[in-house]
Amino acid sequence: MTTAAESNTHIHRRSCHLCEAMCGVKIAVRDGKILSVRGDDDDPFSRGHVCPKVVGLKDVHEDPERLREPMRRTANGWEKISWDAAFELAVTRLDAIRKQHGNDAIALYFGNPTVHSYTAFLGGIRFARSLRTRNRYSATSVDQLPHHYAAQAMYGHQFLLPIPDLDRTEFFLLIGCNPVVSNGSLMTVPDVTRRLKDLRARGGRLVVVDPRRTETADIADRHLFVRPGTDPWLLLAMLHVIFAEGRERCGRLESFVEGLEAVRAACRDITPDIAARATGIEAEEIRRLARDFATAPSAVCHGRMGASTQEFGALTQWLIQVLNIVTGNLDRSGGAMFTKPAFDLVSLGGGPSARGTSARKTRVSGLAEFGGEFPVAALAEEIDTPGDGKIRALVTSAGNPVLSTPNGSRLDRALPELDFLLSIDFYLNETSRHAHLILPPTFALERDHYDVIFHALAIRNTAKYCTPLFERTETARHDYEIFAALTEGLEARDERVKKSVFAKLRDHWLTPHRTLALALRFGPYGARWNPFADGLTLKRLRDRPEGVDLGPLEPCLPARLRTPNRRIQLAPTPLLDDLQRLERRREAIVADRATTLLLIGRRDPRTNNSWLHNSARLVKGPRRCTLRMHPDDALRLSIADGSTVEVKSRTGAIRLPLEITDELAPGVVSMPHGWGHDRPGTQTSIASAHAGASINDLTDERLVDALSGNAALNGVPVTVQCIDERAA
Ligand SMILES: Nc1nc2c(c(=O)[nH]1)N[C@H]1C(S)=C(S)[C@@H](COP(=O)(O)OP(=O)(O)OC[C@H]3O[C@@H](n4cnc5c(=O)[nH]c(N)nc54)[C@H](O)[C@@H]3O)O[C@H]1N2
Ligand SMILES: Nc1nc2c(c(=O)[nH]1)N[C@H]1C(S)=C(S)[C@@H](COP(=O)(O)OP(=O)(O)OC[C@H]3O[C@@H](n4cnc5c(=O)[nH]c(N)nc54)[C@H](O)[C@@H]3O)O[C@H]1N2
Ligand code: SF4
Ligand SMILES: [Mo]
Repeated sequence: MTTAAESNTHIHRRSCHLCEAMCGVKIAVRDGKILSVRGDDDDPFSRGHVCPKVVGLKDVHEDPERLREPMRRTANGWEKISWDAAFELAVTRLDAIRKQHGNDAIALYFGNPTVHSYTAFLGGIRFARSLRTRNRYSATSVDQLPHHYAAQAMYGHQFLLPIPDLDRTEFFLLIGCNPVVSNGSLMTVPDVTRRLKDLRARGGRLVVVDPRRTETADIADRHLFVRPGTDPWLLLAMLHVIFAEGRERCGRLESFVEGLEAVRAACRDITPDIAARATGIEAEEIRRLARDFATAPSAVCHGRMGASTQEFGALTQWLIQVLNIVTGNLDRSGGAMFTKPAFDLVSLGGGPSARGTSARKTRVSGLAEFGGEFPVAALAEEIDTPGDGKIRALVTSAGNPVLSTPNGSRLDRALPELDFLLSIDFYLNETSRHAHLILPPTFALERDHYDVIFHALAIRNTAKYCTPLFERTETARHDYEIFAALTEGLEARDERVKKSVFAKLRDHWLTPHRTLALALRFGPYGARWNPFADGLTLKRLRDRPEGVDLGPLEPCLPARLRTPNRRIQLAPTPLLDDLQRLERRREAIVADRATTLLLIGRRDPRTNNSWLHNSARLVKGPRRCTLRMHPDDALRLSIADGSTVEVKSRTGAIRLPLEITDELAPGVVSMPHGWGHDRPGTQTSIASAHAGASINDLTDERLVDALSGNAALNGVPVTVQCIDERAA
């Protein structure tokens, strides 16, 4: 028997958009109030799995401190203003600055949640294009730029990222990723822990290479401690062994792979003994790993954050691809495979995102452009270095670069120099506190949702469309509505933009929603023109709110390659050339091992970068923002567990409690990112009460992967000193 209250309860199905795993959730709602958020057992992909962060959906939605109306900075503090007044102000200020200083005087920064909302993503593309500035930045260059760099060079498109076929592989080598906590990245895989255990249960092996014995290493067959930033030597030496023992076999890839001999030559001199000195992994372990990988019935190597946010990020990502290819594990079941997404950005193509590097360089440090963006490590200096071409205005959207980019405190100091800072964000946080104007968009539950990006990175082909749970209120605006208003306002004031009536109608008509409907209808599973055909349409997806399974990944090469000659470029020149930089650094890196403490990052199951810390349920409990250190180092430095330590780098100093643990390799210390909420002027009281310290006050904007421009957030040299009495 159901009670009256129960019958009033409505169950809404959607995907959690907080991380990359796309878990299906069931949200119970009564009278407009969320009662519970649970995993959806009927979601064919996530099968009921959710992680602790899922409560963030309710907590952010209901957070009284989440901004719901535009706010303008005045001499007397923040003032709420209407949307019309806010758009007028933004357009007037931006237009005046570009007329006075040129288009490039306005910079853009897109943060991570942009890719978790298709409407923000598609709306943002149009807005960015209309600004015609070369000063475009995003969280890509503190994250996965090396993946895109390698994909562009080898497969001809930066979004052609091979995904581990985790459910079928017999050998999984993970380098610099901790999916048990992160829930997977560039590998959308809900319920990853169970899938990793299933892998072992069917006789497969899991090997983790990480400077920290992570939660993933804890469930692996083998864990190898690696010295931060030295992964290329491990990979080169594995390739060395494979070639030296004649174990290479590209299989059916052979007819469309170019550059095998160049790769063979490149690793000829990197023996396991040489790699052992650099990486700290014993030569015999490297030999064994190479043989195990090459002889497994199927194998796949996947590298993530730790492998890309380092001095040789692009080299590492390239060598991971090479390892998969020369062992015949690309584009085959159980190896690394390409997805066939229902909304296929790769075949839609076009635009700067389809291009790789250009001749453009940043003004101050000369970092190269990639995919139409500059590395965000250069943002602060482009603002605070005087001269022609200086950035005068910045638009940040869905980002918190003061906490998320290297030497965030320099950016923190630079932002007040701007003539105009516009933040599109629903929190008054460490970055938006410097804004002149904040435009808060709706939160996810008031929007429809389709994972354009993460379906394309998933270990199975699936599709799922979610309707909004709540209608947006009259006084709220979606991200894409904000972008549209800004774009149209700026175009109207730009004499150079001469739009025909047709173009205006088209831009007005082609909303993100209609773009999605068209992309699905004319995508690889689409119904196309035929109304009686069975294929996919948005309407049909809407009728299946639990999502549809489109099957396992399938071989698709060489057809899917986008290189001009439709062949895989195994040895692209810039990557081969970068091996010389690696060789030049070798002796210094070996020498450092004995003397220098290196700082790396760490993720916590109850955080998501910097922005879930205003949820009391997620921040409560033991302090998470701690520095972890090996007992030998603590003994050498005479620091006791629980002491407050000061950690210093070239860029700054922070204080936080010490935890002593042998999960770290000696010589390596770790702390999480996204903390440091003690900066004044924010409006997130729970986060401020659990402030922690920001690792990015220590990371160094000068430490970048010179090839891709990605920030080297991991492997930062630091010193640590005890600052309270509890000496060991
Ligand atoms: N709970 C939680 N989940 C998240 C996030 C979060 O903040 N919290 N963030 C989301 C985002 S935006 C992303 S991009 C993904 C990231 O997903 P992952 O890449 O899986 O996440 P990390 O935990 O950063 O894993 C990086 C690992 O690299 C190791 N490492 C550091 N330096 C090196 C090195 O030089 N070599 C090697 N081999 N390893 C190294 C670190 O010890 C760490 O274990 O996680 C997503 N999921
Ligand atoms: N040292 C170190 N630094 C790191 C990392 C690391 O591992 N170590 N990880 C890096 C990685 S992988 C990433 S992805 C970056 C993340 O870097 P950022 O994207 O710059 O930072 P986030 O903390 O994710 O901030 C997201 C912001 O978006 C807002 N937001 C959330 N949803 C929406 C929305 O729908 N619309 C709008 N307009 N705003 C929204 C939130 O309020 C928050 O302010 O950090 C990077 N920084
Ligand atoms: S793993 Fe957690 S945060 Fe990520 S999608 Fe699933 S429930 Fe959401
Ligand atoms: Mo990320």
